[in-house]
Amino acid sequence: MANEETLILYLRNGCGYCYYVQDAIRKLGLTVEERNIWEDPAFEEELMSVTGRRVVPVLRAIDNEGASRWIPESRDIIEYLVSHHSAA
Ligand SMILES: N[C@@H](CCC(=O)N[C@@H](CS)C(=O)NCC(=O)O)C(=O)O
Repeated sequence: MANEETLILYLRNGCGYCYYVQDAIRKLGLTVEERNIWEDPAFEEELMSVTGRRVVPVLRAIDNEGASRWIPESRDIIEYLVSHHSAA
């Protein structure tokens, strides 16, 4: 059965690590909502309230009970997407 988590990527403009993750998302064909912390202060606040830092990218995976898992580090994000959301 497909993993039914809702995926949200916190990112900002001009972020190479974010592009790296976005590229992996495209290649995996996943649907991921993007929350640009430079475009919406509410997104920045969401990120800061959990991680305490403005560092992006951070992936938020919300399960079907509404629980959020927050994953920083581009390499860890990609590993997570490949292992939990890859069709292959
Ligand atoms: N090791 C991290 C590095 C992330 C990183 O350095 N992100 C930069 C943007 S590309 C950042 O958010 N810097 C802090 C800031 O801009 O305040 C990763 O691979 O995700």
